[in-house]
Amino acid sequence: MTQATQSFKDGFLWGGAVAANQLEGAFNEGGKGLSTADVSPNGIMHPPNFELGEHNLYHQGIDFYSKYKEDIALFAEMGFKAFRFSIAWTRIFPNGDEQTPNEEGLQFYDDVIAELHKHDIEPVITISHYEMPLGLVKNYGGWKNRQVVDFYERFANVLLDRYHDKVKYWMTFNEININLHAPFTGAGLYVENGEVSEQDIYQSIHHQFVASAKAVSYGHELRSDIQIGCMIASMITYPYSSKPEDMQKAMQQDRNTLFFSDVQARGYYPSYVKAMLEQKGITLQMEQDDEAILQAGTVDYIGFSYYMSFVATTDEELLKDSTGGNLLTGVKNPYLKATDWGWQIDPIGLRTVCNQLYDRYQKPLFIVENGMGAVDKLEDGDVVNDDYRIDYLRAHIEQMALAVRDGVDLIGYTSWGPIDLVSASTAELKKRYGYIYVDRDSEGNGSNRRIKKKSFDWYKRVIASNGQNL
Ligand code: BGP
Repeated sequence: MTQATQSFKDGFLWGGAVAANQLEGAFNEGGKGLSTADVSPNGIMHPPNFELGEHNLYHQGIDFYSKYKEDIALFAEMGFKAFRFSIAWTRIFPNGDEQTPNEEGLQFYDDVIAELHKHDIEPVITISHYEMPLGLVKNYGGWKNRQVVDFYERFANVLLDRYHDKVKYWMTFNEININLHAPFTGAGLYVENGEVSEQDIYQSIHHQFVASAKAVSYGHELRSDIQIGCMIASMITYPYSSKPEDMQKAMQQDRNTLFFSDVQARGYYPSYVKAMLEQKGITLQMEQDDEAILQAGTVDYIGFSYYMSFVATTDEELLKDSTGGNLLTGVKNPYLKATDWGWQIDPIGLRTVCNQLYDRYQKPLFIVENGMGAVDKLEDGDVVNDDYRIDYLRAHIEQMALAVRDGVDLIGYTSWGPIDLVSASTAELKKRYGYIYVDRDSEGNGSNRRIKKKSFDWYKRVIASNGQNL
């Protein structure tokens, strides 16, 4: 155990983060419609089948739908101050285009929120996390269709109307920049046997920006102290060498991420994006009020996930040897170790990202995902010795403390998957992040029992000491 030198502020939001389709299960209960995740047997980063296949782990998740009370009690035992979760759009609007919401779906989230409050845990809602109603993909073509902005608006407004006085912290879209890398996941863009066009990708992104800004503005109308953030997957890129060309490439690569927070935090398209779109021959269809909508609906804080850093090089030989994991590939950083899935572990990169984002926007930061996916071994006597996870998290929290000392305004930390859940990129239950082990395998076999890992008590101490006892 080490002592961090710097305290986090009072009320710091320690906790964990999950997404509906990765843990709820009950995919066809309570009036729920089919979502893109329900037909993505290979993981939600991959194009789906359009029909319901037989086995898909997202159908079962870890059955949070019926076990949420037990799970939330465990989070409370760890001392969680906040719990980030997403709303399954298809529980509320089964096909996406209905006029009225499904009351039974809302009731489930009423219950989850009430349970969190019972334990003094602040609910943090992601309105849309890597899924959408399959109906909006099949019948409207996903987010490239402007009408989807209206459907999202209806969905978001129902949630904001119902929960604004119960929930202070919100995010509009999970990892919105991943649209560039996995357009099906975020934007519902899918072309059978073909590439999705860049025109459609950027048009879909524009529609999400407009939809997000509308939700922010509506939230502000309802509650003056509401906090609605963007959520980007931070992907800091280092130049492989001090060669100016490498630096230039790293900067360009980072702009693929910063583009998103720039628009959502500043309220307009930066000149480098306008130039890039022009060079690509892409013309965005904008409605007359869009610029004003973006300007009015800037976010209150910058939410982001952080798992790893990336490296850019112009060296052709090095490029051949690229790795970087199952989510995105990149060049190997010779100074870093990687997880079993090739995600390069870089705690100092988190301090750098915090400084970079705070310098750029001067808005509070909220680290809403971080963690280490690993294969855990359940030993006799219900023991899981996940020291590697503790080491990973400790090293990252130490760097967060240094970022705070640098002057960064950091409001919270919700590590990813506090309870084991289905992986987004692999659709398995092999890659685990939790403090709580779930006895279920990738085929869906197992007792589904919840078992505390070694990291459970460790995180409890971290929270109880407000990040001092690491
Ligand atoms: C983020 C997603 C999450 C989550 C996490 C870990 O990109 O927002 O949904 O799954 O990554 O990824 P994986 O599950 O692939 O290990």
